[in-house]
Amino acid sequence: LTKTTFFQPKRLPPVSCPNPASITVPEFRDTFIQTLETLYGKPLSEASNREKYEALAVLTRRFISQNLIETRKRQNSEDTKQVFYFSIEFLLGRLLENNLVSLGLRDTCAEALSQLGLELGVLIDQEEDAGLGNGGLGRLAACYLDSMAAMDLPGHGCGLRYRYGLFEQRIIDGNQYEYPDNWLKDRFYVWEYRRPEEKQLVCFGGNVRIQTNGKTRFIHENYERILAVPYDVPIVGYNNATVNTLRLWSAEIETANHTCGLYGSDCNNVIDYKHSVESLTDILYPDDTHLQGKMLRLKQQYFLVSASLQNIIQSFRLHHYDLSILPDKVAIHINDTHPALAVPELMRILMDDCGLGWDEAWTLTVKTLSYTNHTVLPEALEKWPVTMLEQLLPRIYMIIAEINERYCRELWNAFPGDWDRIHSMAIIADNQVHMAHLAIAGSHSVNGVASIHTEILRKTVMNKFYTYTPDKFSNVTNGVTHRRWLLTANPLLAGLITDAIGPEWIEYPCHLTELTAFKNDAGFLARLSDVKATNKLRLANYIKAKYNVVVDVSSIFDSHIKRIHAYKRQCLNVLHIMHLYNLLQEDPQADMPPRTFIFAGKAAPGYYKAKKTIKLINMLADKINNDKRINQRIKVLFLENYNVSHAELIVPASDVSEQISTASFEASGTGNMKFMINGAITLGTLDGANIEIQGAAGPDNIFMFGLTADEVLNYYRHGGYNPWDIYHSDARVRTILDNLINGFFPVGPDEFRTHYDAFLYHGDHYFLLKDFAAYVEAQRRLAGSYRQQDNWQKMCLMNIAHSGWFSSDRTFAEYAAEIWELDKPVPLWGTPI
Ligand code: B1N
Repeated sequence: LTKTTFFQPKRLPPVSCPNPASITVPEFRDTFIQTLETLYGKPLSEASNREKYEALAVLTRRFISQNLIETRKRQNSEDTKQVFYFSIEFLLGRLLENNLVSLGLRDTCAEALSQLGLELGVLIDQEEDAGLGNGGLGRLAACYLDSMAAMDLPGHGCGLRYRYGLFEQRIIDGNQYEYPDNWLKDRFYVWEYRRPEEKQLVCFGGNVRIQTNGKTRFIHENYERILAVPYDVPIVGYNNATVNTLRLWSAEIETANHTCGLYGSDCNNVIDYKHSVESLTDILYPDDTHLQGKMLRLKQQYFLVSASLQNIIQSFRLHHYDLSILPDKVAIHINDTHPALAVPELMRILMDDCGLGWDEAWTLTVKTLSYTNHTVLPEALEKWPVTMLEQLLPRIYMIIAEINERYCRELWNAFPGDWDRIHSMAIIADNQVHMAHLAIAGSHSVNGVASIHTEILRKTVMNKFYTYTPDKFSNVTNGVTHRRWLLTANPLLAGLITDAIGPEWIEYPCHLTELTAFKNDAGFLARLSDVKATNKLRLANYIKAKYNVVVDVSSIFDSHIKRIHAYKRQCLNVLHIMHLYNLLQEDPQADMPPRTFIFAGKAAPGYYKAKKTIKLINMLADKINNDKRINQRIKVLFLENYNVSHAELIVPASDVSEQISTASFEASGTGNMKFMINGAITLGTLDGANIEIQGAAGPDNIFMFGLTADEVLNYYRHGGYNPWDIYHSDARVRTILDNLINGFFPVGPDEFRTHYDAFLYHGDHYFLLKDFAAYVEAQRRLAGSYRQQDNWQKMCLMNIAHSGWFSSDRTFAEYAAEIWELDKPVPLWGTPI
């Protein structure tokens, strides 16, 4: 593996605009007070922290609004190609601090508030997280929006305005309980502009009448009409005048008149009906990489796609007569298959609304759409029953059926007589519509999210499609925005970096490589270590305040934070901790550095085993943290209600980043990148983007272990392996597994039976036992290495220095140049090999 090679990107000069940074501290302070008084009619002394937060956010929004207006005007008049990123999830988190940083106002604001005796951090904490996503896929979408705005490219998000985001997790007696995430709380969300004048009408149900006199026409009638009202969230570019938008659609009923007409004068009917319509955008489905075949979910998908596409085509036609240039002006990206109904919906609009013929509509659709696959887990691959689609979307179903007909005919011509192949590639097969097949057929580009993931798509999951249209397939490895995850979340580290190499890295993160010059600079490494120590203290204070647990800030902070899922192997981490505990039981003086194991993450509410894993971690935490003999050596914590804001607290404070999925399962991972840019050392498997992280950081600066993806896939081809062999041959494993059911934990013998059985009776599907020895060994090497602090800090530095390539600016530039073909030139950054 060689080092990352970078192309030095050149950015065009930013457009001039009124510069918010020119506001002085006294002006900011006074305007803040005026804003607060205007909003609440009370003096600062009587205002609550929440009110102060809202006043500050409204003031910040004032700087944004002007740029939003200007950006819209400019993008329309320049008439350059625009990107619309369709995603069922956008996991934004909080916006105040990020917006202040982008506007160059964070320091001014902090100073102004402190003159008033207020702390910026306290007000920032008043903001609710916009948790409109489950995990990596939704957060990735949010990172891309940030990069598009920072690079001054015309790119907008299209999503849904869920009234309730991902559920709030509370842990009671070690168990997860779910509470509604009422993030809007019926008060006004500062970061959105409601735009009722741009509403769209989305039609469900009904029937299609075919009119054949003259030109054949398909008339959709007797449908239910639901209004889509857009709310625009401004996406503020860093240190430029660009403000793009994330357009979130909300379901509403048509005017009361219309409804009364339908429902007579009975008001209750109208109210019931209103609630049933609005329920369409009530909740985000809380399942990560697991399909819930619910009608309401399908309705949400169509609602998103139909409202967005109608809106895009209408705006396009305001400026252009000739539809044939649509792909020159518009790129529409579908984030996984959830918005794949964009394929038939764009066809419908182009044919039924705009009057194009099939062939022309198809050419334009394919040229306009591109698709990213985010998982190879079979349980996540979307398939919808034909009957459901026919009933809910009769016209759309007709179009899908026609696409299928034509696609299969094409395949027949390419592979005459190969029925098996055609059946396995068909869009409709076995009375189900295969959304991935629809997305592949209807897009000009299909990509995976990390090098190994794309290879797996090419070789296995999508092999037949790859063989048929190899040029459609490419890889674009994920990235994360270094502005939120380093500049905003870790100001101390950001400051240290800027002191060392200047501020260019903020605009061009590949400049971080200049940090390698400091790898033997003891003074710099000491400061790096101090920054980590301060961040650890901040997290330790939070843990003390919230959980009343005292953690040792000189211990290794080892974090495993992500959704709870069998393939992410939180249980492998648990097995290792149990092993350490048993070692310390035998020999309380055993030589090992103190460790704090931090877990956080939500389990899908219906995922029994994941919920039991949470219980297991909490039971282990109870046992260890209360065992006076060893609790100075190991602590275990499960931090409740993991979300973006918690990640922003935990990541900068972590020494070790656990990325231990079963090889081949984690498409990319993005948490791994967030840790890397904050100087945590990855302890990982050869899976997803870990492989590229290893390539960039260098094999000496990362701890990798375990089976390779090829080995894992090979075991599956040969029916797995026999876990009993390991149970019998490795006494450590035997003890730990027995502990799950023998009263080691103060629970009934069946509490963790599912886990026990999964290991021994169901073939250890995720290879935890198979990887156990290698994991223990990697943990041992890591602990030894932590003791040599000089070298450890150097490793941290090398990770930070080579993390620039994992900025979503790089990812986005690749999409812009190679998939969306945007007009504005974007520099490519090379690849870490
Ligand atoms: O997408 C991330 C990747 O970094 C992760 O490896 C991958 O697991 C994640 C259905 C998903 N894949 N699929 C989903 C989310 C919600 C849902 O309803 C599937 N999430 C991923 C970004 O590429």
